[in-house]
Amino acid sequence: MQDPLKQSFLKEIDEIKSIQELINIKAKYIGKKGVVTERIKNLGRLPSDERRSQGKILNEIKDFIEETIKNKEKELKQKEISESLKKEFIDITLPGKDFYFGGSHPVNKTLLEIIDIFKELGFTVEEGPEVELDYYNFEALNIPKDHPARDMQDTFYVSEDVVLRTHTSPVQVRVMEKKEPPLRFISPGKVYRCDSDISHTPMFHQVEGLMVDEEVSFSHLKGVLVYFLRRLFGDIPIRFRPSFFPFTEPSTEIDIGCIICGGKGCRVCKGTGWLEVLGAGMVHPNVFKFAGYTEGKYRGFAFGMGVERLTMLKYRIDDIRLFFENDIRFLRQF
Ligand code: 2NM
Repeated sequence: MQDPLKQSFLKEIDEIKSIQELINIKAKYIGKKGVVTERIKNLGRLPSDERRSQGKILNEIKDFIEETIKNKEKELKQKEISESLKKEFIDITLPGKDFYFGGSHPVNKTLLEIIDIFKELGFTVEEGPEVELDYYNFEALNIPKDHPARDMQDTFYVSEDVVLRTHTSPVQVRVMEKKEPPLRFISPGKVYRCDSDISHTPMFHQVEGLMVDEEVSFSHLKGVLVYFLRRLFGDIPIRFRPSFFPFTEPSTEIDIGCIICGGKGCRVCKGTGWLEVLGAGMVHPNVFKFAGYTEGKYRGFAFGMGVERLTMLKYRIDDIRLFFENDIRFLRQF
């Protein structure tokens, strides 16, 4: 016949489902104020022969309870683990999250390529301020006050005599002011015009170039720029068209055969088969005069190009605004 204490304990422990319930049962039976503990404490009141036999029984019960609780605890913990494993299943065969390294912006890639090509030809790189005096941006480039290029619609005015530069040519005037020829450098950088549509943004990048010496001719201009275009675009047709700029005379615009349609005529070349990629010319005597050079002593050629436009042609991008949206899906393609 089992002790009723042991029986009630076995019945209770059989029904429990959590560690917390197990802790409660442990306290109830063998804790400081547990029923078994109390009875052991009260042994002293019994007559000595009964005390012995009861003591033996109670100690056995206590050992049994301790042992049973330990086993139950193991069982419950095991169950808890296997249940949480089932619930929190992690598929370790899934591929890890992808991560990406940063890369060069396509405009910067083209810019670096352009700079490299001109370095091969002995050109150095010069820079200047983006917030520029009206004098350097216009006046010294032979663009007088009433010239349409100074229109309020194109130029961001900071004050009456300060503008955001509309081209990087002011750098060239500043360099000429400081240095006597021979000169051979390019001036890459940001320029600003109040204009915005699929082919214009208020800020874009230009590379302008200048070569000045005593006997620089239009042949040098042709040689340098044809070399440059063939290095950048490969073996493509090139043509020079007469044009006009206030700061050069004669002036020319340079076209390459349309790299989209191969010259047959398409939307990008507006059916002409040609794409305009460069403006250039022989530096106007007035520009040398503003630079402080002795009249008639020097001649030189200058040129300018839009880096975004060249990048669009190179990578067949049809909207300039994509360059400035910083959409990672666009940028990742380069
Ligand atoms: C162009 C086209 C033609 C140019 C001229 C000068 C300077 F300062 F020497 F006069 N710099 N850049 C120039 C000439 C720029 O861009 C379409």
